[in-house]
Amino acid sequence: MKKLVTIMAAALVMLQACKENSPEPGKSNSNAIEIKTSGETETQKITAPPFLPTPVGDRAAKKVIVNLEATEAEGELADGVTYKFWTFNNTVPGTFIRVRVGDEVELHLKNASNSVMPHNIDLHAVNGPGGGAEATNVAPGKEAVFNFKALNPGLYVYHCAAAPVPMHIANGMYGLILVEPEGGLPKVDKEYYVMQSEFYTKGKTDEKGLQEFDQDKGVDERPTYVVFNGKKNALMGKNELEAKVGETVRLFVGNAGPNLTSSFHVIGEIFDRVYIEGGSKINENVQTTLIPAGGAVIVEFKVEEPGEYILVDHSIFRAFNKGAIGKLKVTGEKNPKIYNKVK
Ligand SMILES: [Cu+2]
Repeated sequence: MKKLVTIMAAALVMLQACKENSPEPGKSNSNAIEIKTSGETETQKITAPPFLPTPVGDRAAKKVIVNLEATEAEGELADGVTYKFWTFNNTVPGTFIRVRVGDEVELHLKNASNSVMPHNIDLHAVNGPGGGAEATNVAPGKEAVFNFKALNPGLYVYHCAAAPVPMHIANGMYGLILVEPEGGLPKVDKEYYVMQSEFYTKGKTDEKGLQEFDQDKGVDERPTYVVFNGKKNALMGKNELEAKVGETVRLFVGNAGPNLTSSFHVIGEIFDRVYIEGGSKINENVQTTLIPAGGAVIVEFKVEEPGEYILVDHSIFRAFNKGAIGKLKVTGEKNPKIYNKVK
């Protein structure tokens, strides 16, 4: 009897130790802080949306250097409409950052010498004051550097948080950072980077010429434009997304706001899997998914039939009147058992 009690007590101690060592399934990996890096250093490749760096795979954690530059430059917002964008690395959204849990990220933020404003960066993937904003306030022509350890896997928004914050976000200063779980995300055939945001201009939608930022429209949450990837029709015509029949597609979709929640939908498709709010929980068989301002989502689906699939914010005036519309073109063999026009 005494022996049995001893065994049971030992088992209890072991169970307790086990509990303390392993994170609950679906919870953030608190052990990430203990993950040793391999000692290697990689400099993150700079890509432009809708493209992104290749998957991290099952590599060990390492040090990753990320170089971003805050710039202020005129660009096209719609056909014949220009705007003075504030950016990270001259694209809207900014460079996609791709690391794995346990990585040490060394972020270098330069502010271009011809900038007028100071800028900084708040990454939602950071555990620390201001998400890095306090550590990276940088005047024109200067550079700030800070380090952080990627503790929580998921898809996160980053944005400038210099005063006035709403204006820096409204002008284009945002992007996504993906922290892959240990072992990486499951393999898919195509991956794309899409980010929704609003623009507030003095002129009406499609009014030609250089447009100024309209603070009143911003405060009233009445955007002149709601777009994907920084421009009306950024994902149309020669910039359509592409896939082949039978391929699996993963979209990393962010919403910079600064005001609206997106009802993200792909016309003619059902999301086989949705990483809800970009976190670790997966929902299946979803038609439309919500993306909060300052949030993101990962959606995955297989394309079964050739044709054009339209990406929209299903708050549908935004899509057809304000620009929140894009296209995925699928090529390949027709599949009449799945979709067929009879007459
Ligand atoms: Cu800024």
